[in-house]
Order: sequence, then structure tokens, then C-alpha cells
Amino acid sequence: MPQTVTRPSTKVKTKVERPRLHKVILVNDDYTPREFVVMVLKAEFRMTEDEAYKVMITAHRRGVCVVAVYTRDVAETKATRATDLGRAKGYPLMFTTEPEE
Ligand code: TYC
Repeated sequence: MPQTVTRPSTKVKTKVERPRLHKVILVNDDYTPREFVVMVLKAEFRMTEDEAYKVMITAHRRGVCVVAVYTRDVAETKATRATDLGRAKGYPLMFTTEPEE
């Protein structure tokens, strides 16, 4: 008996997109000591003293500085943890996140 082979008339094309990355942004304030900001950057973002100092002084001069980019969950967790380190000492230190274009 002859067999009929039916194939789908349309091809299903699966599109895999890379997850959007999110920036962690350090926001300047007038109260958090510079050395404390550097310490938080080293502790939470695994930066060297030099890298941390450059990011801190850029935020200090320009108002904000991008610290690093991660997937959304990691960016939000790190921003929260870093902000909480400041809050625990009574500082208004603030890290925010935003999606990359
Ligand atoms: N502007 C703070 C000071 O002069 C230092 C500082 C830098 C605070 C960067 C926050 O994101 C910051 N003590």
C-alpha cells in the first residue's frame, strides 16, 4: 500500500533572542564618603581599587556613572545589595538599573 507523506505547509522558524542586558548605574550624592563608595564597588562588583576609584570619581563629577552590565536579575540584585550597604550605614548611596538600548 503506497504511503502518503505529509509535511507541514509552513516552516516553523524559532527565533532565539539574546536577553537584553541591564546597566547598573551609580548615582552621586553629597554625603556618602568617597572611600565608602570605592569599598562598595570593590565588594559588590569585584572591581580593583583603580577601577572603583575611576567609577566613583566619574559619578562624583558627572552625576552618574555606568558601573557594569548584566542580565536583568543580576543587575537588579547587585544594585539592591550595593544600595543596602550604604543604607546600613545611614548613607543615601544609590545604585539604579536600566535596560541597554
Ligand atoms: N560626592 C560624594 C562626596 O563628595 C562622593 C560620592 C561619589 C558619593 C560618588 C556617591 O555615587 C557617588 N563625598
